[in-house]
Amino acid sequence: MSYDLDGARIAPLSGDAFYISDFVSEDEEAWLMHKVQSAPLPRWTHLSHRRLQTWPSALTKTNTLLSSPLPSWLTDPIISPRFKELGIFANAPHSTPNHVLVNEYQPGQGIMPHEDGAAYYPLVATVSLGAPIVLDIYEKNPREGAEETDGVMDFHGRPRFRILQERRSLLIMRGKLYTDSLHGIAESTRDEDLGPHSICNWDLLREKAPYEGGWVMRETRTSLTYRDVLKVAKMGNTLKFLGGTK
Ligand SMILES: O=C(O)CCC(=O)C(=O)O
Repeated sequence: MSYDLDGARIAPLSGDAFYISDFVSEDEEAWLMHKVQSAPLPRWTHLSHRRLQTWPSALTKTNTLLSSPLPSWLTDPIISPRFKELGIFANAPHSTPNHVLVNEYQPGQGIMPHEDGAAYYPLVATVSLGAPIVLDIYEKNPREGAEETDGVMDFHGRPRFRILQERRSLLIMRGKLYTDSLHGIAESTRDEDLGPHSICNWDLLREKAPYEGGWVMRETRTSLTYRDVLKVAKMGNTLKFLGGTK
């Protein structure tokens, strides 16, 4: 496969978002889902509205990553060679993602509008597996009707943009879109109001037919979100971070 980042630009998002519908093959998708499902149970963190795995590990309280390689099933072929060929992390401090969150959403589950924050270089690359889902993009500044709790916005307003992520796709969000907006997934059993009028990557979809009726039922959808954590502690310094030595 060869990919063309310029042709993948989501035009309404001003050069800060790219969508590649056929990023992993069906066989690769099945294998990645098998790897996610066969991770040991303690790998999963259960939240009230989704469950997630954190690779290689959760950040410390000071948003530091304890240096450790990602497992090969998350790097090959996604990071190497594909991200490298696309050059998407070329300007990031470590020139490559060093952290992956795996999120799993059952029908009815989602994630409240939030920002990923300053722990990461402002770029996130998301591989979607299993089923399509709509990602909503909101303005960061709270408008009337929005309430803030712990940095997460509870919105009653409408998203400014909606991105339909098909299974096997890659979505890249960076720059101002990363720093100046919030993203979330509605807790819904159907994604509705689909069409060129509301989905900003409509022209880039692999298939439009399943959505032309205007809605799609949710099924279990898994995402792999790749980021570059800015602060990394080498293993030699790990004890210091854990408070073990001076
Ligand atoms: O699953 C997704 O596509 C979004 C995940 C997300 O917002 C996050 O990990 O911060």
